[in-house]
Amino acid sequence: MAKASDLFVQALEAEGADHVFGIPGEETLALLESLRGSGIRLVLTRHEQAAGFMAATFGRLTGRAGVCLATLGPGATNLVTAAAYAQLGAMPMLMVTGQKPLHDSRQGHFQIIDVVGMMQPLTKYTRQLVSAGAIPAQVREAVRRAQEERPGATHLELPQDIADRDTDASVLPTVYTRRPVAEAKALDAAADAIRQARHPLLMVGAGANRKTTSNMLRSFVERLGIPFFSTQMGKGVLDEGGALWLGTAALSDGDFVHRAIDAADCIVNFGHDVIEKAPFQMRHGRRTVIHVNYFPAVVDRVYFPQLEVVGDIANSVWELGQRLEPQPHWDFAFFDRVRTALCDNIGTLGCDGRFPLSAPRLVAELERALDPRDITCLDNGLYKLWFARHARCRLPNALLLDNALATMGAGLPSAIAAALVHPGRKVVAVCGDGGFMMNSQELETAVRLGVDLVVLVLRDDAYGMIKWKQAHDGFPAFGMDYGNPDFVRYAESYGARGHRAGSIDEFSAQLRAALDTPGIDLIEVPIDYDRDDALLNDEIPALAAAVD
Ligand SMILES: Cc1ncc(C[n+]2csc(CCOP(=O)(O)OP(=O)(O)O)c2C)c(N)n1
Ligand SMILES: [Mg+2]
Repeated sequence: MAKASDLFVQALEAEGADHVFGIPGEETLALLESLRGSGIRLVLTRHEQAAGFMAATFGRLTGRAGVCLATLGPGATNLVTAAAYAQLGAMPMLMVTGQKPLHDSRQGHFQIIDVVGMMQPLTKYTRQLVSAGAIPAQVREAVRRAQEERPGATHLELPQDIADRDTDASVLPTVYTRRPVAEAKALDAAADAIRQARHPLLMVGAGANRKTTSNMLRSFVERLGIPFFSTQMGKGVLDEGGALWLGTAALSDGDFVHRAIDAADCIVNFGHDVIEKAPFQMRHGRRTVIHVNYFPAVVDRVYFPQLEVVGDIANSVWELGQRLEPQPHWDFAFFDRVRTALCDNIGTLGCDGRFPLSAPRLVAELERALDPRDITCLDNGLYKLWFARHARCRLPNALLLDNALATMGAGLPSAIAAALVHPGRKVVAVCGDGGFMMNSQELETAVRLGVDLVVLVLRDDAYGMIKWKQAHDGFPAFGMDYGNPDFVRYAESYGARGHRAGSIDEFSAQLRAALDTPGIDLIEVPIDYDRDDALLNDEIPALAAAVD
């Protein structure tokens, strides 16, 4: 006989869980006690939302469901944004929440809400455990569903009296199931379309940023020499430092990459997921668009591919590679001119000498200071667009950004999770002053865990991204500006080191020193978005339009 909460933890361990992120409550005390005696590390956070962001990022980086824990009611509601983050972002995550006893509760409705019902639209699977004997199968199912393509969030509710029961059930063995592969006729049709095109172009999306797709795609691209671009969440699957990179679709239109897209007569989308902001707007009859993904295309007014190759992406890439040879009629001359112009533009903007710093210069400074293996985790703000457009990612998941829920507040928690998963790699969190303050309390978690982290807080004393949109849309300035704490002293009050950059050179020196020093360093970086509207809406589209 085993205690149900012990069995629950054993079931998690059998699934390979080694961390649980969360905050306890009365109703989860038995589970907490079972965790104490296990090999799983409990990472206590200061807000459940941050625990959820950490678990989701853990899943994103490892492919194994990250586990987070909260109590009933307010603990569970605090997980909601993280559930949406994991679900939209296709990050495997299992949320575990407590509940009052199912039987003989004497507290009326105190703290009780329908958590399973609340999680319904935000998860792939949500269940209340009503018997101890169901625990092994339910944990297996929740983890399997979280990890299976398309990955996402799952939820189990463990009521207090069920957790306290004894059971003779035992953990189910884990089984490995192969993913289905694409059908030969679909592969033949796709290969024919690519072969016959004059200007084929590849797009790498979020779905290709998982599993073993990166290696397969690399050899496919190297052998065939077809240029590629990526979506924001597809960055790094293919080496963006190479000669075939045509940029990232950070905007939906008007950028250099869109000139290449317009000139292409066949676009192969590896792993495109419509949860990302549209990388380009499909129009009727312009070109063949091929959807290669684990699941069929979710048709949208801006995305309606004519051919679909549905099955394991890595296998589809390999199969397409088997069917194709470089073709003499393939003509990439215009794409080459687009690349040259784009690289010039990125280079020029990266040298901007203004201080407060421009975002393109910030990206350039970080790129100079970091090793390609290092990890940059972004919160959400205007700078994200520039990182997406300018950063040359050399490896998958070296730039963690969220172009799915695009929530503020995930930058610092995701960086803490990245530092736990990859202790040997340097991790930098880049946050706006707005997004940072949404989960800045997790500085304490980071200090307590002893992780090595650099946190850049980009200070414009405003919700800069929305301020830009407001001005662009012709609204009068209103409701965007705020004050900030003294970030240097704020960091110090947590036991971290705080720095304030007063010039580009000073920032550059502070960044390098922080990267070389163990522990937490926060650098306040004044940022200037004043030119961004002109750059993004006039200058870049004009330069892009001029490429011929
Ligand atoms: C949780 C959440 N609330 C609101 C938004 C809408 N929003 C997107 S960016 C942004 C401003 C971000 O401000 P900040 O973090 O300071 O970054 P900045 O653009 O100023 O660099 C807001 C309010 C959001 N994406 N997520
Ligand atoms: Mg700001």
